[in-house]
Amino acid sequence: MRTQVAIIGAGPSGLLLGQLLAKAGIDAIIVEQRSPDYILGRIRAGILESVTADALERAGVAERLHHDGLVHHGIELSFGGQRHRIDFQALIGRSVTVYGQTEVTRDLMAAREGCGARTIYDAQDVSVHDFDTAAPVVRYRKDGQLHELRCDFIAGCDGFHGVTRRSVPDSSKRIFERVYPFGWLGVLSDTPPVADELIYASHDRGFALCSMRSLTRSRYYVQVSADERVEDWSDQRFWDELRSRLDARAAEALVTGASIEKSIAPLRSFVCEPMRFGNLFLAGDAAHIVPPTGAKGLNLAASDVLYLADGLIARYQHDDATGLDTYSQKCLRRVWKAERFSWWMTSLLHRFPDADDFALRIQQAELDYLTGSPAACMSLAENYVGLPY
Ligand code: FAS
Ligand code: PHB
Repeated sequence: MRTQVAIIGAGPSGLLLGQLLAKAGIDAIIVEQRSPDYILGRIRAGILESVTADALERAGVAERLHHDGLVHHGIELSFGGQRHRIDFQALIGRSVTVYGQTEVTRDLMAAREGCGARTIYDAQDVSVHDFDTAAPVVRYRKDGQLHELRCDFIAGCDGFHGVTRRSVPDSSKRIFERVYPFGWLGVLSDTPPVADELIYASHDRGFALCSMRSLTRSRYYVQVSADERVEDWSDQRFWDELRSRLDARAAEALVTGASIEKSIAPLRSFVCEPMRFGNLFLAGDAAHIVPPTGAKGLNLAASDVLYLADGLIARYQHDDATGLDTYSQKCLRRVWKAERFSWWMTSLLHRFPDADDFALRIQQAELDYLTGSPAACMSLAENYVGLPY
């Protein structure tokens, strides 16, 4: 079997890349280890930057986003029993859209199926070879048969635990990592959101986040220690802990209900440099991870894919390799700014187990300065809604 671009992974990165290439008439086959239902069952991101919404528009999959997405013009920070609104519209005239990653993935899957592009789901033992030559190869097992996919380029869109980054020799890559001593216990519930906008809460008991997927479906998180187990958290224990970390108005307004999904996500900052290895290009979580506090993970994946799609299109349509040659450098400039912002938001709002009294006072001073300074609020706002592409 042969294609122009072999894409490993059918998460948002792989599916968005596939759609942008299909729109440009470039053949791409996606090789995915899981089933579509398994992928759709993973509850992840919820906030889209305008750059991401524009990418989905360009891919021709933004109809439901425009119909069902909730445009948010700000967020609230909650600490010391008070809520402080960060007004994106007033500060920088931009906004974000609340639209779950699950729905983004669903829209991309439907569009891919609609245009007849090939996705090989439930592929096992996927491996990538010869990506330092002009004839890379992807091998995988499906229905007991070994298959070989020859291509011009491989896009590693297989996430943090994927095979592509691991296939690059250690001597050819440099890893930067910070593992946080806590995770996020998340609950999805068919209950009305506690407020009109997201609430990021900093409390002595730990961080909490009140988010949503629609006006009838909420997404909540509480910071838990890195060794917590989800089976130790009943719904009631979760709601009690969340309520204890919210201001009185939010605690009063909180509507609880049965969890329809409950999971713990570890938090880390991670970057692999470079993001290109010959004819293998890493995109999205395969190349970098951010703590979700800044709502950047999915949005960074989208900007990587935009850069990669533009580079591949220029290469095929104009024999111009400039975009591919500058791919890694362009992505990493944006990636590191998002890493910085995500690290800063995480440091600002979470309780670190080893924090001494000085660190706690600095955290309080940071919050007091932030909510008292229009310049500091503007900085948070421009990073949260997304830096220019
Ligand atoms: P994904 O990990 O989404 O997709 C990779 C795909 O590759 C998967 O379908 C996987 O099955 C497949 N794959 C892996 N190995 C393979 C192999 N060997 N062969 C073939 N296929 C293979 N971001 C936010 O902005 N906000 C959040 O709240 C948030 N919460 C998150 C919670 C969790 C638990 C996780 C893990 C991530 C979260 N993220 C969040 C980040 C997340 O949204 C990612 O940024 C986003 O999924 C990135 O998409 P992809 O790069 O496509 O990677
Ligand atoms: C979510 O709704 O899942 C969400 C929103 C904002 C974040 C992280 C997660 O910063």
